Amino acid sequence: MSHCVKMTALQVLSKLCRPGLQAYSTGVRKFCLSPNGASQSHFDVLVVGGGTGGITMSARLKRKVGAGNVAIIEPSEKHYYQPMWTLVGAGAKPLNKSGRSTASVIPSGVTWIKSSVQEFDPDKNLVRNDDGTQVSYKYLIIALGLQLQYEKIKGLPEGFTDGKIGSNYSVNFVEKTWKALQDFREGNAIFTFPNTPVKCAGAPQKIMYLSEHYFRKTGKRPKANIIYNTSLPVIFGVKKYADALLEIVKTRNIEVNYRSNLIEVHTDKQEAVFEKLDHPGETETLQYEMLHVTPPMAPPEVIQKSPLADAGGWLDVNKENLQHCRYSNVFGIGDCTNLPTSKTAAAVAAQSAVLSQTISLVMKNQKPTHKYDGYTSCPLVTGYNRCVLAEFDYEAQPLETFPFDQGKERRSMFHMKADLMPPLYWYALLKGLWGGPKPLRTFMHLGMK
Ligand code: FAD
Ligand code: UQ1
Repeated sequence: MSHCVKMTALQVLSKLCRPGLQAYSTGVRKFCLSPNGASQSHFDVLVVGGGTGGITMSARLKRKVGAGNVAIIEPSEKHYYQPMWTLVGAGAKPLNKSGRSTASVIPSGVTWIKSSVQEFDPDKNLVRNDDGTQVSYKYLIIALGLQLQYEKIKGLPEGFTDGKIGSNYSVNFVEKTWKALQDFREGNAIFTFPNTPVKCAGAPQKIMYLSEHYFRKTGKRPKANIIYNTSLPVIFGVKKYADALLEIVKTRNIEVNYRSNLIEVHTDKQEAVFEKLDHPGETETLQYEMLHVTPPMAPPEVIQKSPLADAGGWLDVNKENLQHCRYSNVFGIGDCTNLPTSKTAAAVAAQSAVLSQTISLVMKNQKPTHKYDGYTSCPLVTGYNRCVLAEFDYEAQPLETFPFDQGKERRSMFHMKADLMPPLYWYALLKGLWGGPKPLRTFMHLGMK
């Protein structure tokens, strides 16, 4: 053991290690051995999950508490800009443009712990990882995203080898969408929306509009029967944009079936089986030439089984300030939370500005004052050169940035989605410099009602 620790290191360790913990390394400043022998480290701020919310918050918190005091636990070597997958599935962007190494997006001065959190112990202020290590914290930010559950559909994920099934929701299957689209000859092109909460609730139909446009461009449209089978009773949750989308499906001759949920695929017969949610026990089987699957989604297992979850398994946070409802030094952001808004990167951006303020005040023993209004945005791509930019709040009321009617399809909004959003993501959001378009909205609407 480390009897020969230098004085400076010893001082640091005695400050960092809680009673009962022993130092085991002279070289690694913050590592200790817990009474049960597990290696343990401590950080003022611990972020779990190095996706959109985790990287964003670690950049903001590093500026607040200084280099060396923030760590991120993230198992993946790659960080993806998932919104690009809509365009990857349609062949409009290459997959490799959507990803960068995790190492390159972790802010300098933030420690990357390359593990998976296996257990939260908020009463002891620590987490346990799958490699047996433990990390204790003063403040914890949870940004674990959500889990995709392809396996809940009988015949998947093995059915993805079929060549006619794709899914923009997974890095493993998004290129299969483009392959199925190119190989399409004639028949049904079916697009699904599951019977669970999802991230980017517009994405299941964006790829449908892109496919319809692709069929028109390639002369296949007369042979394509385009079908949207959704578990929801509406095409979109905000009336203004739902009305616009209903007009679009009508003019493009797209069939929409509500309360219809994909439960099974038979790749040998190219059949998809849907349960009729309003008629229990009833199913409908459709033949497909192309099938785009949006999988069921759920909160991460590790949150579900923790004392941090709400009854539905999502991270239980205050909807205004993002502080955990029972543990005041725990906070949440993004898809893993129970914030009653649509789960998007745009929402993460707006949440990050509020959460930053909340944590600053909590660190000074003050009450959080800033309020998240539920802002979220979904660029509803409706073709290779058009987009309806939906933006709305907790009340499902439009909260639009630009001083024109965003309910209309626009080329400018397509370029914003395809060309402006990626740099905004990599160079502003992930650096903790973009807190959503609220200031821009205020400026754009100056002098207007
Ligand atoms: P994520 O970015 O998913 O990050 C979660 C992280 O947690 C991951 O890195 C994961 O590896 C890590 N993790 C998981 N389990 C553990 C564990 N046990 N321990 C440690 N780490 C763990 N949003 C928009 O704003 N606009 C769009 O146009 C848009 N389009 C989209 C299109 C598609 C096809 C998809 C899939 C998403 C789209 N989104 C869009 C949604 C957006 O990408 C997500 O809402 C956003 O990335 C959520 O960020 P997050 O940090 O909550 O989760
Ligand atoms: C946004 O802030 C954001 O996060 C960076 C997205 O994710 C990629 C979006 O898709 C959108 C639309 C926004 C909102 C930004 C503006 C300028 C309206």
